[in-house]
Amino acid sequence: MTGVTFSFGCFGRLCALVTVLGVAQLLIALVYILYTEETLSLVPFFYTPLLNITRLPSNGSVDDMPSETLTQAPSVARETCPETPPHLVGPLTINFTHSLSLEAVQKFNPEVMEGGRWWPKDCVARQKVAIIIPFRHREFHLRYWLHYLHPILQRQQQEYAIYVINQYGETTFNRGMLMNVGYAEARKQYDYDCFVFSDVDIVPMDDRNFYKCYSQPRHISVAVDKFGFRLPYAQIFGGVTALSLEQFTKINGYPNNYWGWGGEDDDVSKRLSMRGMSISRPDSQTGRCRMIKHQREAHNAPNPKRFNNLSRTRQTINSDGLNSLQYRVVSVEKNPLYTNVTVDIGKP
Ligand SMILES: *[C@@H]1O[C@H](CO)[C@@H](O)[C@H](O)[C@H]1NC(C)=O
Ligand SMILES: *[C@@H]1O[C@H](CO)[C@@H](O)[C@H](O)[C@H]1NC(C)=O
Ligand SMILES: *[C@@H]1O[C@H](CO)[C@@H](O)[C@H](O)[C@H]1NC(C)=O
Ligand SMILES: *[C@@H]1O[C@H](CO)[C@@H](O)[C@H](O)[C@H]1NC(C)=O
Ligand SMILES: *[C@@H]1O[C@H](CO)[C@@H](O)[C@H](O)[C@H]1NC(C)=O
Ligand SMILES: [Mn+2]
Repeated sequence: MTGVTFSFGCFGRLCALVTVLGVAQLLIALVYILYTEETLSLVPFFYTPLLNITRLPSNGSVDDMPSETLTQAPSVARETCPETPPHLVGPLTINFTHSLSLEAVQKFNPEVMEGGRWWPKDCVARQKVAIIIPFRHREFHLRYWLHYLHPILQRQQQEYAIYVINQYGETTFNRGMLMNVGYAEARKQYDYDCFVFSDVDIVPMDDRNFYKCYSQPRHISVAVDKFGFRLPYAQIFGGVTALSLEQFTKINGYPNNYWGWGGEDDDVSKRLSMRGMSISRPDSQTGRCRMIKHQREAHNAPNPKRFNNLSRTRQTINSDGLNSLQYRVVSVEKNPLYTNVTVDIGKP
């Protein structure tokens, strides 16, 4: 028995050292390549998240809702879309003064396919993005959102689809749980690698603020007019955010246990830092957004338990989230500009 020796005419130990260094360098390069933004779509192939989502059978009206799988975007074009899309315009004028009908918005977006789906025709998008909007009784906001966002997303050359997650019934609103449902339902339809979570009443004022995923979780709505175009506090992660499949599953998604307004976004912010991630943001000029002014509706009062809950994230991150999600799909409707997933998520 002899050990492995490096004696192919080279100098024993020195040769071995050089070989080891070479292999180490290769490994470092490989890890680096796999984790950079450009190759984000590689991640799902070897990252198998632990999921335990329960989609209960529907109540009878629709017989155990099958989930339709979307067809892949045809890849006629072979070139990957450029890092910097060519038709961006920069700062935008956004207002919510003119009245809009859904039909008018539809007329101005003839390229959008049913379910609110679109992809660039002359290049292959870098990511597949599901845009998730937690929703109830905000048709008026949704029209503005669709009116402004469809053209922006197209100039950004995103392959995307819009999922409006409509909470069924009149029990207390639960934003976090609706986000998780949106993620689960979107994943059933298509191999998305990026999830943008957006409130229905926030619109970006600059199309260079990309609705896509980065190597760290992205906070998109960083300078909202309502807060004087400033970040209200350093750890804020509400409004509009983007997480890759890997980033989202690493934190077990949103908590399901925050009923009523507030807290679930701060919980996610804590989850991210507990899992060693940091928040990435556009600069405060590019990150300017407008929020539609509105009254807080009934059944979404500030949740008084949220501070107590927030002190327990360390205990709840592993037990409350994607792996404890249970919901009942009431209907999935493909509208011309968005997919409407109505879901019964129960009550507190
Ligand atoms: C999955 O969910 C069920 C029911 O909520 C629970 O009993 C089980 O422990 C969960 N498994 C994992 C791996 O989280
Ligand atoms: C489904 O059934 C449960 C229990 O009977 C009920 O509480 C719930 O409101 C029903 N959901 C829908 C969407 O009908
Ligand atoms: C509001 O925005 C629309 C386009 O979205 C534009 O046509 C209109 O001129 C704007 N109005 C004002 C007062 O800026
Ligand atoms: C929040 O607190 C309430 C009451 O203390 C509890 O029932 C609920 O499970 C908690 N949720 C989380 C996410 O800890
Ligand atoms: C979504 O679908 C539900 C059930 O059909 C319907 O009541 C609701 O108005 C729809 N919402 C939107 C925004 O399309
Ligand atoms: Mn709001």
